[in-house]
Amino acid sequence: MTKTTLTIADLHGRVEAIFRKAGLNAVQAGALARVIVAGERDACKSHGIYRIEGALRTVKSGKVKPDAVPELDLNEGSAIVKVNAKGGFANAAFELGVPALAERTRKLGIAALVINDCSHFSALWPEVEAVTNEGLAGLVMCPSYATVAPAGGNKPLLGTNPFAFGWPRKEISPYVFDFATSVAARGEIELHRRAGKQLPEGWAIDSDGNPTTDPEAALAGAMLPFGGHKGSAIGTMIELLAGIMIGDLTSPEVLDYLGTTTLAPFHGELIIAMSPQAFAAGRPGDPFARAELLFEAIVGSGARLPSQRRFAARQKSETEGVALTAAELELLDRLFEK
Ligand code: NDP
Ligand code: PYC
Repeated sequence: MTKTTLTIADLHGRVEAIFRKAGLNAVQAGALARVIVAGERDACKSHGIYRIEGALRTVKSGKVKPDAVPELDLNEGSAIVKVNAKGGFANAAFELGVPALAERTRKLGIAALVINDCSHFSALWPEVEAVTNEGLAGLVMCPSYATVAPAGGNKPLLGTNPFAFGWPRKEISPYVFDFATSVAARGEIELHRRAGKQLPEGWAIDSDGNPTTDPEAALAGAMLPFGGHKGSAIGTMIELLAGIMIGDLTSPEVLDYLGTTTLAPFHGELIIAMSPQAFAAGRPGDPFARAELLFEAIVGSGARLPSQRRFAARQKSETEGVALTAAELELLDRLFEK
């Protein structure tokens, strides 16, 4: 398949221009373009340029405010910093809140950033990496819309609820994992559908509750949590912490509000940052040096660290550019002309 290579800056320019033309203000368009281009750069296709169309559809539906200006509530003295996204995309709200989150975590050892009233469709690792870039450990989570059946159940009640963690490493890419709490992200099912490919077994059930490998039947039925009851419990925890606890929507409420899974979900997000030095103070050993011993042992055992594939793809894109197929370039042209 012939591919055309674009520099990261060129791709960013094209994606940002699509969003500006669709009426997004500069903060919304810039933040969205950064996260989508990062997905494409790091070979995370399920949250790369394929997501632009869904974001534009959401703008057109009126379920996200393209000109929203997020508002920061510093909540002085508290460990909880809040950003109200004002109905815009989560990414601009996150970018506004992260410096305050880092400052508060350095002061208190642990702090949280709560984002409310946002439309959220992106991968979480760019956010976790923004926390590790500050030398802090981070946990990020959010609900989605009800598309996942709890283990043993036959109705979609939980979201694909992504969960990400990052640990900073000196002069080397951080330790980061980021995954859906369903067996696979819904974006993966959609990509299988578009490619006319069957799903692996164990990903989904149809609307009668029977196992299916047909992406159409899976989209109409329910996805399954990863690790059976364990993923189901983690998905439920995310509904509690990043939905109910922060006073925002749970996945079933998101689905009721939107009435469809074809738009980006609208809910809140929780980011928790921790200072490893503050937690380890007074105890023997440097936490960063001790973590390196653990990583070395993991890699030495023949395993790979999560995000290594992604960091390798990033390095390639940074030196060679991002390779897009003719169909992907046509998609960018078409979305700009729309
Ligand atoms: P994957 O299963 O593709 O990957 C999950 C993580 O596991 C990655 O950090 C990956 O690193 C790592 N990993 C994969 N294989 C191995 C291995 N053999 N050894 C060690 N680590 C490994 O993720 P999902 O499909 O579950 O999720 C994809 C994306 O979808 C995530 O970024 C998530 O945030 C996003 N998402 C967003 C939602 C939303 O509502 N906003 C909802 C659901 C998902 P690597 O990348 O290096 O392979
Ligand atoms: O891939 O599951 C997913 C997803 C849902 C919302 C955004 N991404």
